[in-house]
Amino acid sequence: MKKILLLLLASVPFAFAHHTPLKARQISRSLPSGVVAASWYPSWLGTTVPPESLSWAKYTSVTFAFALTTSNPGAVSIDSNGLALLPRFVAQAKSHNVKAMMTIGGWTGSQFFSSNVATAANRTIFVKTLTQLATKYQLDGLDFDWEYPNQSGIGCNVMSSSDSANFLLFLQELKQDPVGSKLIISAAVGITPFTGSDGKPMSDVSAFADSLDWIALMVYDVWGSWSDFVGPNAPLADSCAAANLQQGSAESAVAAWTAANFPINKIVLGVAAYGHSFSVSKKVAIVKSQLAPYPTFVKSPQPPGEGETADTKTTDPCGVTSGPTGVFNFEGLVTAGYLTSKGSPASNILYRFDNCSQTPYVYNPSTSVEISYDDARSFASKGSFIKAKTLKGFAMWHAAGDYKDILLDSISAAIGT
Ligand SMILES: *[C@@H]1O[C@H](CO)[C@@H](O)[C@H](O)[C@H]1NC(C)=O
Ligand SMILES: *[C@@H]1O[C@H](CO)[C@@H](O)[C@H](O)[C@H]1NC(C)=O
Ligand SMILES: CC(=O)N[C@H]1CO[C@H](CO)[C@@H](O)[C@@H]1O
Repeated sequence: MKKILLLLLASVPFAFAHHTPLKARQISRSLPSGVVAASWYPSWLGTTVPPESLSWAKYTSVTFAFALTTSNPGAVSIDSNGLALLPRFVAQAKSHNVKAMMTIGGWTGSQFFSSNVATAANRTIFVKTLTQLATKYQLDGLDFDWEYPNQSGIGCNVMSSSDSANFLLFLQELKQDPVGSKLIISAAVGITPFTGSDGKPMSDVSAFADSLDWIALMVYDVWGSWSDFVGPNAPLADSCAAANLQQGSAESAVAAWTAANFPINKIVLGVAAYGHSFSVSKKVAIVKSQLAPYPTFVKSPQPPGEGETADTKTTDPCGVTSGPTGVFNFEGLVTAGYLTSKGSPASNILYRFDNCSQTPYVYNPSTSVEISYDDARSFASKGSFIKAKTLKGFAMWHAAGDYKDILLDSISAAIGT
């Protein structure tokens, strides 16, 4: 477990006079207009992928991940490695004229959003904590990755039926704050609109759009080790699939959010530079020398993913210990020999491109491992979709997942940036 450093922000006095010239400069910088080309920077990979190595010129904003929520709205926590990297990250962003953002929460960090926004007093403290964080580190924006309002998320999140309403009140207060009003504010969201007080997706989320510069739809992890079949990690479409295989897609997510009155020109498509691995017997995987669609898989043991072994164990914030995730970054698929250095399937690997989801699969017959992932072709399809639908752009999870910018260049070319 990484050592977690607690930042007790609201109690730390800041020399605001010292920061005034900086704030003035930030005010004059315009918010990104046009297309958002973004990625999240996983700070725990910072020793192998330092901030200096990112393809800054290809982004409009990069978001540092993560500041975790804590039980105290007066503090968020960033691990010590991340905290050491943060000033370098921000300096790199500024020198490339890219917006430096910070994401709050994430799958493992959303435990206390609910209590931090539950009351007017807590919201005010939480606003102060985050604006002080932004000021201290000269951030251009904050990204809220609450997974998810009124849901238990990883399993032990505090939750309340008022979460979405309180989240909106919090965002409105942040937007009215003198520092907050100058920040870019975004949210990473699920494939259906925020859960309302009745436990169902809200039918009108237009008020959120007034406080947010954009939302990034996290249309990935749609299928994985928890599913019944090997399916697409990040489907572009699913209405062309059989009814029981329609688990969500970019198309359905955009339709759901816009039906709930979220403006399409404030929607960014979250895209995945990674895939999930599955153990699939040869008999099931290969039919008439081709990879079969949606095969069943052997749930246990989960084949290890990139940087994992069969013995890999991690303990989550709820105290639950589990084995390998089986996740491979695109770059890891090259390193592990599934893909060539051009990002195409290696000679001993079977490949299938699924026309409906517009995503690929690779299968290694000698290890019986199948992986559903995204490649240059699927990123190009997503880019074309973004352009055709007039979405605001893309946000890639994550900045260290690509190999030689194969995915990033593909989606950017398709959008025409
Ligand atoms: C407000 O924050 C405090 C911690 O400062 C916490 O103990 C309390 O439960 C929060 N209020 C609500 C209603 O969640
Ligand atoms: C692929 O999908 C497109 C759009 O749904 C369709 O027009 C085309 O016929 C499909 N091609 C194949 C080979 O299934
Ligand atoms: C996931 C979910 O629906 N959570 C809760 C949201 O709030 C309602 C009302 O309290 C609950 O019934 C849900 O269980």
